[in-house]
Amino acid sequence: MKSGRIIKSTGSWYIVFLDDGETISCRLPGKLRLEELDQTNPVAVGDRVGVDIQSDQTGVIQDIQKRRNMITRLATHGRRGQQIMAANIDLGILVQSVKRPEFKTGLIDRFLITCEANDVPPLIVINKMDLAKDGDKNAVQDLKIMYDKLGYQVVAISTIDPNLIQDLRNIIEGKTVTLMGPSGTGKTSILNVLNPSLNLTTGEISNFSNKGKHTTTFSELITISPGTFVVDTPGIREFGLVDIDAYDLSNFYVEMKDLRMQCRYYNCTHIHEPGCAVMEAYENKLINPSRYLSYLHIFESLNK
Ligand SMILES: Nc1nc2c(ncn2[C@@H]2O[C@H](COP(=O)(O)OP(=O)(O)OP(=O)(O)O)[C@@H](O)[C@H]2O)c(=O)[nH]1
Ligand SMILES: [Mg+2]
Ligand SMILES: [Zn+2]
Repeated sequence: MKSGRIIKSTGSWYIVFLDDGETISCRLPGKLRLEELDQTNPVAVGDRVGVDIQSDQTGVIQDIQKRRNMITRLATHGRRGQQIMAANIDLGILVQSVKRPEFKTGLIDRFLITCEANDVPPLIVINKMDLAKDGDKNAVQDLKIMYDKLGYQVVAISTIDPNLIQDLRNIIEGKTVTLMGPSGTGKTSILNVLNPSLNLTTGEISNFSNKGKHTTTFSELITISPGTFVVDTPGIREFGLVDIDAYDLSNFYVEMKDLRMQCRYYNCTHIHEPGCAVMEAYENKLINPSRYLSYLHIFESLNK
C-alpha cells in the first residue's frame, strides 16, 4: 500500500498525489463511503489516504487517516448534512476585497468562529487595495488594529502589487492553506499571481450587481511550490456555523473564553445575567463593541 494526499475529487474519482511524487486516479470502496453518514463527501481534499495500486494503474483507497482538522460548510443543492471543503490545513484564509464586491465586516467574526471551532489558525486578507480610497485605507487600518489586539493577523494586498503579494507568499510558505470568501473577491486571481503557470479561470464582476458569479465550483489542492499547497474554494455567501451550540459560542471568542469562567452562572449567555464577567469587561471597554455586537447577532441566529 502507498500513502498520499487527496488533491481533487470529481465525485466518483479521487486524484491522489502519492508521497513518491506520482499522481493517480483512485476509487473509494462502498464500505468506506458509508462510514461518515452526516457528511456528503466521506473523503475530502487534503485527506491523507492509503492506496492499493491496481494492474490498470488506478488506485483503490484502503484507509483514510484521522483528520487533524477540517473546514466544513452546509451541503448545497438541497442535500442533507455537511460538506467538507478541506482537511488537514495549516492556515484558513478569509479573502475579502475593499471594493467590488463591497467589504462585509459581519463575515469576519463568523469566519474566525469557524476556524476556532475547527482548530484551524486563521488569517484575514483584504484584496484589491489598488481600488482603496483614503477612507477605505483608514477603515482597513482600524480593522488591523482591532484584530491584531486579539491575535489575528490582517494582511492588505492587491494582486497587481508584487510587494504586497510577497508578504502573502512569505506567510504561506511551506503550508497547506485554504482560500475562502465571497465570490469575486479575487481568490483564484491570488493563486494565479502566486503561481503564474496555473492559468486558472477567473471571473468578471458583473457591473450590475457588483457581485461575483461563482467561477470556481469545486475544491482542489493546488501546488504553489514544492511543499506549499492552496485549496481554492467556491465563493460563499455565509459561514453556516454548523454544529455550534449558542451556549458554547463565547468559547470561540478569544477575548471571552477565559472570562466566561468567572460569570456567576455556568450557563450564562452574557446578555442579561447578573454577575456576568463578559458584560462587565464590555462595560469597562475591554471588549470591542463591534465584537460584542457580532456575538449578540450570532447568538440570536444560533438560538432559534
Ligand atoms: N482591481 C483589482 N481587481 C482584482 C484584484 N484581484 C482580482 N481582481 C478581479 O476580480 C475579479 C474576480 O476575481 P476571481 O479571482 O475570479 O474571484 P474569486 O474570488 O475566485 O471568485 P469565485 O471563484 O466566484 O469565488 C476578476 O475580474 C479579477 O481580475 C485586485 O487586486 N485588484
Ligand atoms: Mg475562484
Ligand atoms: Zn456571562
